[in-house]
Amino acid sequence: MAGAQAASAVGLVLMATALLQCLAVGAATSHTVGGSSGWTIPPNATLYPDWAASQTFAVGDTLVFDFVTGTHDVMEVAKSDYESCSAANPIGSTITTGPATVSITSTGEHYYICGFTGHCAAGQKLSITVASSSSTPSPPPTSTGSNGPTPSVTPGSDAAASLLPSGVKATVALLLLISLAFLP
Ligand SMILES: *[C@@H]1O[C@H](CO)[C@@H](O)[C@H](O)[C@H]1NC(C)=O
Ligand SMILES: [Cu+2]
Repeated sequence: MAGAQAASAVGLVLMATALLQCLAVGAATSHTVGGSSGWTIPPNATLYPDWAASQTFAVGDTLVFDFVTGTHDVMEVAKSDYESCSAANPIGSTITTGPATVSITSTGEHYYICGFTGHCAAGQKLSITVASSSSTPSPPPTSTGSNGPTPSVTPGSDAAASLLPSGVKATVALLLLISLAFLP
């Protein structure tokens, strides 16, 4: 029946749309700390706070600390050490080679300072807040589940998206789109 064919076509479109949205949501962003200023002693204490406020950070994104090896370093620290500029208790290992790429692996607040004497106190410090994925505007639900089988991958499902490498997702989405072209 034409109805059944139309229904399956709609189902395929929904699945393809969901997969493409997962691709978009899953795209990691690379944030160059301080923008063109890079990771340095800032001309003023608001450079890094202003820069951080201009960014939206997500798990899976990366921070790029752009500095010349030997002139600065990067260490993640606790909030209290960020505030007091104490380099005594870094979280993990101190990164001494620049430019340095740091992956964001968890939500919440993260604090970074330069451990060179006086640099943090002069403003070379960064605090970021990484929101949970729910902060990403998600499309309204397309189905309540009462009208037939629903795609197993739902829009905005990061858990499902993270199960597959993006290359696989792209291939699946492409195959779905191609199959649409051959529907009567
Ligand atoms: C701080 O320095 C940055 C980089 O030079 C500049 O873009 C920004 O306008 C400055 N902010 C203030 C408040 O002076
Ligand atoms: Cu420094």
